[in-house]
Amino acid sequence: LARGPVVPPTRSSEGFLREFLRELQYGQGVTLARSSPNDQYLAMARAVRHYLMADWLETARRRREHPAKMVGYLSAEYLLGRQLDNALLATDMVDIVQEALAECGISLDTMRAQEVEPGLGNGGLGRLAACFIDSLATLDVSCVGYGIRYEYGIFRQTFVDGRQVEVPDTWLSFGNPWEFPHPEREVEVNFGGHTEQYTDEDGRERTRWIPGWNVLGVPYHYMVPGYQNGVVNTLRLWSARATHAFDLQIFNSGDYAEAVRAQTFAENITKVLYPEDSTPQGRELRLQQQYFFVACSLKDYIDQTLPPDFDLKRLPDQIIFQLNDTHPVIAVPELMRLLIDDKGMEWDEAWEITQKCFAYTCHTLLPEALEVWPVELVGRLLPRHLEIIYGINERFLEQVREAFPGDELRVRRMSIVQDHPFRAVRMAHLATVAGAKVNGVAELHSQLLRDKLLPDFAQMYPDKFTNVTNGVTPRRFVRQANPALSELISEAVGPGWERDLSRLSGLESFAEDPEFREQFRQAKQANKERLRALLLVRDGVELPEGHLLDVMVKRLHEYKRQSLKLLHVVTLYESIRSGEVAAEDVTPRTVIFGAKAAPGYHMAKETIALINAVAKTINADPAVKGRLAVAFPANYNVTLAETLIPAADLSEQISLAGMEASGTGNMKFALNGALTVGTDDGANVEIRQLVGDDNFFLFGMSEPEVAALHASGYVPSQVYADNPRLKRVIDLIASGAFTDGDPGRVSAFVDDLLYNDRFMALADYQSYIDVQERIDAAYADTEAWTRSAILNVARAGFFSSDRSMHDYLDRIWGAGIRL
Ligand code: 26M
Repeated sequence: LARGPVVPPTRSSEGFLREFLRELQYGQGVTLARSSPNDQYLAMARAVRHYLMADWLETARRRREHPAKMVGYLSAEYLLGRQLDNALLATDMVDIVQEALAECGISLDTMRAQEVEPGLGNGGLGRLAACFIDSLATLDVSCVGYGIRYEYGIFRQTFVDGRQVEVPDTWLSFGNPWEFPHPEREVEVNFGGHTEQYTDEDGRERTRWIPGWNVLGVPYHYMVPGYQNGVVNTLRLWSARATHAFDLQIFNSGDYAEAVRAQTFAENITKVLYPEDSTPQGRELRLQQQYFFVACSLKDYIDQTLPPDFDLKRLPDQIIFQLNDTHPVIAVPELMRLLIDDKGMEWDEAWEITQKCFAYTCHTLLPEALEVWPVELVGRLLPRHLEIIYGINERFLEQVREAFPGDELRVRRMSIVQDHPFRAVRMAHLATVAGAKVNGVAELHSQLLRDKLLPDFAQMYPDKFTNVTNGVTPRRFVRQANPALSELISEAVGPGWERDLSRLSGLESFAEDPEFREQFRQAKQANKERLRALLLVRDGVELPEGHLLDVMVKRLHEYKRQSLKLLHVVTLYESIRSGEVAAEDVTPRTVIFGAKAAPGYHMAKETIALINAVAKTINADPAVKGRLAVAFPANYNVTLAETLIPAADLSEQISLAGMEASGTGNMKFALNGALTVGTDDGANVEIRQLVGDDNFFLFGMSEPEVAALHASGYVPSQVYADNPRLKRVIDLIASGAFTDGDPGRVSAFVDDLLYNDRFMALADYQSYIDVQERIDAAYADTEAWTRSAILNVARAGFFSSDRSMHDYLDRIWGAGIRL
C-alpha cells in the first residue's frame, strides 16, 4: 500500500459520504450536528479533492517519465471562478455527491453558494487564462500555469447612492480548500542594489548583480482537472514572504518592530491585484509583482522541474513560455541573466535560446494600454535587467539600421527604449523582439496589430506575426452554466460535445424542428427563472417576467460604449414618455448591466452613477411599467456571469470598431443561444461570419470607416445638432431628469459626449437605434427568433478554447508537445 500508486476513494455515494465525514470530523474538527455551512463546504471540497488526487499525482509522474515539451503559461491574472462545480463535473461526481449530501440533509446548492470565487483577475485577459489552462488539461497537454496568489483579488463592487464604492475582496478569510502551499519549495527573489564587473577563473570579463534586498516566493498549487479524462495539471501561484535571513538579522539587533515592518514590506508584493485593466500606471509595486512571479517561475522551472544537470542549450526543446500580454515580459531579461550571469553562457548563445523560449500574446489596440516602465524605475529595482535590456536594444537597433539604412526615424520608432515623453522601456517592443511568435486574439485584431500597432515590426519580421482567435471553455460556460441547454444538446447530438464542440453543428437541422424549438425556449425560460431567483436574493431586484432580456456585461470602459447602450435605454424611455409610441406597442424589454470601473477611472464611475440614476427613474415610473426595466446588479463576476449569460436573449457587443481586441463574453452568449447586436469588431466579426447575417444584428461604422471619420475630423456636437431624436435624449439627460433635477451630476458625462466622444458613440447612435428597432420586431416573431438562437449555438462551436489551444499548438508552440 505504501509503495503502490495512490488509490482513489470509492466512487459511490457511500464512498463519498465516508470521505466527507472524515474531513468534517478530523479535518474541520466538528460533528455533523454542530457543523456550519462553511465547515460542511470546506469538508466536502476536501473530499472532492481526494478524488482528483490520484490523477494529479499520476499526471505528474507521467509528465516526469515522458518529458515532452511543456507550455509555461505566464499570466499575472487567472480569473478562475468557483472551483467546486468545476471539480464535480470534471470527476463526474455531481449525482454521487448530491446523494451523499442528501443523507446529511445538506443541499448541494447551499454548498455551492458557500464558495467565494477566486477573483485573481480583472476581466477578459484573466478569464482567458483560466479557459486556456482548462482546455490544455482537457487536451492532455503538459502545461503549468504560473501566476500570483493575490491575498486580495478584484475588489467587490458596491453601490452607495448609485455610485461605485470598492470593498476589499477577502476571498481567503474563510479558508481555501483548493490550494496546496509548498513552503519547502520557496524561492528567493532579489531586487535593487547594483552591478559590478569582475574577471572569472577563466579570465573572462563578467557581470554580477549585488542585490539590495530580497523576498521569498512560496508556491501554492492548484489542481487543473481535465474534463473526465484522468488528467490533472497544475496552476502554480506565488505568494511573497519575508526572507528568513532578513528578519533574523534585525531580530538579533533587538528591533522587533523593524523586523515586523520588513516582513510586512515583503508581503505587500502579493497583497493586492491592481484593478486597472486598460491604463496601466507605472507603479513600482506593480513592477515588483511582475518581476516577483516571473523570477519565481523561471527559477522553479529550471531548478526544480528540469532534470538535474540538464543542458540548457536544449531549453527550447523543453519549454515554451507564453507571455499573456506584456505583464510577464521582464522574464526575457531574467532568462538572459540566468543564462549569462548564473550559468556562464555567452550573450549570443543565450539570446538564441531566449528567442526560442518565448511567445507573446497582445490583447489590446489602445495605445495608452501599452505598458512602458520608466528607465529610472527599472534601473533602481532591477539594475542588471536594465543593462540587459540595453544590450538587447543595441543589437536589435543595429539590425534595424542594417535592414533600413539611413532611416533613423524608424530606428527611433522601433527602439525598445523610448526617449519621449520620458525615458522608458516599451514592453511590447521587447516582447516582439524577443518572442518567436507574436499573436493577436481575433482575426481583425491580429490584422490591425500588424498594420497599425506594430507595422515596423511586421515589416521586419513578417513570419513572426500570427492570429489565434480566443475561445472559451464549454465545460464551465455551457455544461456547467446551462444544464437545461446541455441536456437538450446531448439529446440532439449525443454525448461528448463538451470535448469536441464542433459537434454542435449537429443542432443545425433541429432549428427547423418546432418541437425542438419549443424545448429550446423552455430551457431559456428555466434559465430566466433561475436568474430571477438569484437576483431577488442577491440584489433584491425583481425582474419582470416575459421580457426580452438585453444584457451588457463587461468592464466599464469608454471604448466599450456602455454610454451608447444608455442612450438607447433613454431613447426607449423618452419615446414612451413623450407619447411618440404607445406603451402597449413596444416589445417589453429588461436591460441588465454588469460592470466594474477601475477605481481611478473618473468617467467610468460617472457612467455607472448615471446608469443607476436612469435605472431608478425608469423602474419607478408607472408610464413604462411592464414595458421597460433596467437592472444593474453590483459586483458582476464569473459566478454571476454563469447565471446571467444563459438567461440572455440579446448580447450587447457594441464597442467602437477597431477597439475591442476580441471579446470573449460575446462567444459565451452566442454559445448559450443569445443573438448578438454588435459592431464589426474583435471576434464579433468571426461570430457574424459563422452564424450568418440573418442571425446577427450588425450596426455601426466599420474600422476603416472609423479611421476615415477620424481623418476627416469628427464633431460630435454636430451629430447632436443634426439628429432631433438624439438631441431630445441628450437634452433629457442634461436637464437632470434622472438626477433629481440636478444637471451638475451629469455634466461631465454630457460634456464629454458633446465635445469629445473619443469613441464616437454619437456617430453610431442612429444606426444603433435602427438596429434595435429591427430587434424589437424580430423578437416578436418567436419561432424565427428561436430558430436564429439555435443556429447561433449550432454554429459557434469554433469558439471553444480547445480550438484556440489547437491553434496555439499548430501556429506557435511547435513540435514536441505531446497530443
Ligand atoms: C497592466 C498593468 C498594471 C495594472 C493592470 C494592467 C492590466 C491588467 C489587465 C492591463 C490590462 C488587462 O487586461 C486587458 C484585457 O482584459 N484585455 C482583454 O483581453 C481579452 C482576452 O484576449 C480580449 O477578449 C478583450 O478584447 C481585451 O480587452
